[in-house]
Amino acid sequence: MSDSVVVAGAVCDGGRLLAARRSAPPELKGRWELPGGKREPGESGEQALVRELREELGVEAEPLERIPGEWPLKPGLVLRVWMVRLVSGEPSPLEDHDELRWLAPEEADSVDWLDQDRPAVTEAVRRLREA
Ligand code: 9L3
Ligand code: MG
Repeated sequence: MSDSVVVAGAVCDGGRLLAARRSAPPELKGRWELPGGKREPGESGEQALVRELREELGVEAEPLERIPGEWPLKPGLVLRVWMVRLVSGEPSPLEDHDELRWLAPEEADSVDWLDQDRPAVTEAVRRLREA
């Protein structure tokens, strides 16, 4: 059987990257991530990401290119990440997060990212710097 997929967005606006602090579960609480969640049956990765960012942040967002690679979360579950453009709305921590922060590229290391998000964060910041 193929792996289940968690999709996450490197949401960028004004040259900064959005970081979200998890409020649950206890073992991940307080760590920072690229917001997103599990793909549901019948969804494409991009569709799942648009839905998750709407639910979690209350924004409309557009997935751009996917960051190459995928990162194992636990057996049978992998993380895939897209660069994302904010289309409308101001992100609020509606679900699963208790704080949001916009990070300039030089601030990217100032939060305690989930280990599995770090490679994608590094690549997203590299792209932000180039843009
Ligand atoms: N996860 C890791 N990095 C991320 C996201 C969005 C999620 N950027 C992990 C944390 C959970 C699992 O994937 O163990 C499912 O995520 P969620 O549905 O609780 O957001
Ligand atoms: Mg989530």
